[in-house]
Amino acid sequence: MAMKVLSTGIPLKSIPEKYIRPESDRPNLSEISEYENVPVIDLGGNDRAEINREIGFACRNYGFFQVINHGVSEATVEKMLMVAKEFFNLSVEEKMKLYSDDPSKTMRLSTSFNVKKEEVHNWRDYLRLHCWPLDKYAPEWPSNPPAFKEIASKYVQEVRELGFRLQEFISESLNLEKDYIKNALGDQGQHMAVNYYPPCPQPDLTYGLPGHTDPNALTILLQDLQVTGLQVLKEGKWVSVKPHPGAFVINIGDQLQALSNGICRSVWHRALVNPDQARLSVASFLCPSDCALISAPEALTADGSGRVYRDFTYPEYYKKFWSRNLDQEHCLELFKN
Ligand SMILES: O=C(O)CCC(=O)C(=O)O
Repeated sequence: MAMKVLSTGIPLKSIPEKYIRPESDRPNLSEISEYENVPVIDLGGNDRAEINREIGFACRNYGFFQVINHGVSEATVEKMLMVAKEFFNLSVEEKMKLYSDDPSKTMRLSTSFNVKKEEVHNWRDYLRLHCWPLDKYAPEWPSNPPAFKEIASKYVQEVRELGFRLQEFISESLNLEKDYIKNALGDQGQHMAVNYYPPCPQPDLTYGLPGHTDPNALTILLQDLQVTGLQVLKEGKWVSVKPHPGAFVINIGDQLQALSNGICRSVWHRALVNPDQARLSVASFLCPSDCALISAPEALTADGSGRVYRDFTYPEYYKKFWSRNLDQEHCLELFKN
């Protein structure tokens, strides 16, 4: 039987044809030299105006930042990473019980991005979970490793609180009421992608994930401290995001770019792979409720510029996003006025 996932534990000498990118679309590893730290923002301080200023600057200029003293406990983070590694170290037979290439499934192990649609695959396996409401979705999560549900449930709740705090800071940085974004997005959904990038014998020919923007509102990413791979597009150049001890990487998703009338930026990012080490990341996505209308507030259009994007709902956007390839034009372009 042909293996559907990459995390088989069997090392390969070369990558299969279907993972090889055309020459014009390869990572060009020799060009990537220096790490540039995206802003690291300390959420533990008492000076709220200063935090708002730093977050506002990062949202406008980077679309990405890292946060420390964020309130998610060290133990919760460590346990999440540990149980995620344990999951991907399970036998292929065990993991395949959860395999699906149907993006509409609320719990699945899959590979690449959208295997049924894409022409070239990506060097990634991932466990994709719907997470909120917790009591609805947690029962369907993996029961192996046995501690998975309990550990991931705690992680989901703590990360959700962090997400809401960040939305308050972002609202204030836009001179909106503290609760503006949270209220505008309604009863927010939450998804998680546990990404596993096995060692890759030819990392210069493929991507873990090609350049993409995130379709949701806000992404909270926990990345492996030891193995780098995340890159962000900054002024036309790919820069690596050096993992910062104890930090989460935060990125603005397409919904917040639209809601902020284009002020906050949902920027392109990608994941590279390497020949020696597997890399793990845990991405948590906060998503608007299905009935929330994504429409920039008047306060952000009062300068006469008008609304950059037409009003839409998240289900409408999400359907469009998954019907395309990950690395096509910015999906928001299709919603411009
Ligand atoms: O693994 C990473 O560093 C990036 C993950 C990511 O971009 C995603 O899951 O959408």
